[in-house]
Amino acid sequence: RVLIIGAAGQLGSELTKALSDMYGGENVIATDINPKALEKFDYCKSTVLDIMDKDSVRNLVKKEQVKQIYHLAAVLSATGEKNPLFAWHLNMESLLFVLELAKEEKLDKVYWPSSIAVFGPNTPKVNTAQYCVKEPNTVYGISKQAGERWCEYYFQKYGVDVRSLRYPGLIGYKSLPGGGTTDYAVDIYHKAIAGEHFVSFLSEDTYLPMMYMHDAIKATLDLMHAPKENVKIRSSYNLSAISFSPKEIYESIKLTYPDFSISYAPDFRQAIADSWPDSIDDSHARADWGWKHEYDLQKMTADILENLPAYMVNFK
Ligand code: VAH
Repeated sequence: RVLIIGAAGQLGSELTKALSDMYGGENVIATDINPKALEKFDYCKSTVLDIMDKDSVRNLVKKEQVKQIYHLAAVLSATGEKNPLFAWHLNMESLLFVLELAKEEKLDKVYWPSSIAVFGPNTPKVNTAQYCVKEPNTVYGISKQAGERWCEYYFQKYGVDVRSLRYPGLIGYKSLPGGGTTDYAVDIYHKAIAGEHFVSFLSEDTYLPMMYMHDAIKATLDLMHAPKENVKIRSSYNLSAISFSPKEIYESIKLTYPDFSISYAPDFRQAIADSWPDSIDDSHARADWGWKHEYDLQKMTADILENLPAYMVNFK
């Protein structure tokens, strides 16, 4: 069975469906700390689970004969800056526990998401390399950098088959904007469809590496199903698709909503965005396991504007 921790989050909401389609709903267990959020998982097994409740996690793994864990629960960048020690504790303790459990229970595979947040202000910003200076200055980024070191350690020392991707900002329409610095790019679609003015919390020319959720899901499944010997990087793979600024995503939406208006009011999240790269070099992922993105900005905007209006009913 496949256990998904943090299934109701932005990535989990879509990855759970993809994994259920792949393995069958009876073989996938969607878990989250939020019981109400689990109601949407009517196509697989689901149960409330607090990743910090180690005994419950261990009992579930044994009882359900779990062989793979997708550990997606984390405090994201912006929220993390409001609760630094809590973010560090949850992000790190939970990963270490999952890695130790994978070793003890001899799990087949573990998936854990990293992020471009591992890069910091003195990382080269254009076409950022897989190997480069990484001095993240957000708690979230520090926890992702430390987490990558632990993933590689558990693979090298204990043979735990843990795999990871440094996601750019992920954009999808099946979850509301969350605590991420890149979530302005989720919220902007909701405002356009609602016919409301959009105030961007990042300045108009803030370029960030981004990716449509469809591509993020494809990359995750491609990595997790690649032959073990092809997965040469056991910290976390750089992953890239598109880069855009608030101005550019606004312009792409305006083609469909000509009356849509925007203004810019940078807040504390501007400094976080400024510490991250503008674009990413993912040549290792393309070489090792054939990664290739499909969605550019126009294609992403078209798909979201086509599907989000009908999907809004799920947010009531
Ligand atoms: C965040 N969406 O903004 C996440 C992601 C690269 C950004 O890690 O915190």
